[in-house]
Amino acid sequence: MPFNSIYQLNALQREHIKSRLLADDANCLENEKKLPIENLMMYYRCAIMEIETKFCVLNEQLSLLDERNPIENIRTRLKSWDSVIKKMRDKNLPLTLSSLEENIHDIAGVRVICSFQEDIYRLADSFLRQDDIKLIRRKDYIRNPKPNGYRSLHLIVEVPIFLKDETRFMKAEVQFRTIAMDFWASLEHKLRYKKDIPEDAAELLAEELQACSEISADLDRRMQQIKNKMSIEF
Ligand code: 0O2
Repeated sequence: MPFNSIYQLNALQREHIKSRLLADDANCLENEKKLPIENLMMYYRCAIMEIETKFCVLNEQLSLLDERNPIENIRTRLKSWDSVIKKMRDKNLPLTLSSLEENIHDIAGVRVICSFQEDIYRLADSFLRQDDIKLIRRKDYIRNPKPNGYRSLHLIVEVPIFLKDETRFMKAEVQFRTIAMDFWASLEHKLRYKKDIPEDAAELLAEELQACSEISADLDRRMQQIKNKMSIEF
């Protein structure tokens, strides 16, 4: 999952903001809940590992039951510093670690790519049924696509990570897409972050992408129908 920042901070600005976040931490040393950035990022990496393992386990079991893998691949990413800071500034959030942990939910990101739409809902349901997963927010851009044509199922969840002396609950974003949805989103992402396309050309490309999103949704539907027919009739 590449992470392109449209808002590049120079090294000096980055260091300044980082030191402010660390300063917040230093000010609150007596508050043991506050953590240095490196620790916090390590916790998010652990959350990613926990979630990835859960999907690997589900994939193992479902592939035995169905004789096919419901998951094509899993991609993970930790949000870059530039993107975290840009998001906090866009949302007018105080640049503190506690505000970061509370308000930025997609620092840990897991993207699950499936062959069929049906697999997405099946996996999401199994995942959410697990005792240690708490759903914070669900955005279904498959049933309600974005106006630009973006489709994907997003879950913001809280997952426990088991550390040496404590258990911590970390937020993470899980995105589910079919191969077709992912193909579309990758190209649209490139267009969104490409700076040197003239406005009128970008508009035309966005329209073309919107049309492709309909075709892609239709492809997903038809592939699902073929698969269903195959499993019922043969
Ligand atoms: P990146 O580089 O993928 O991380 P919120 O987190 O709720 O404050 P938002 O935008 O309401 O912000 O959340 P939403 O709608 O759940 O989208 C978050 C992520 O979904 C984005 O993260 C993208 O990964 C993906 N996404 C959402 N809309 C689009 C879209 O129109 N096109 C594409 N290609 N991806 C989309 P980031 O941080 O924008 O980017």
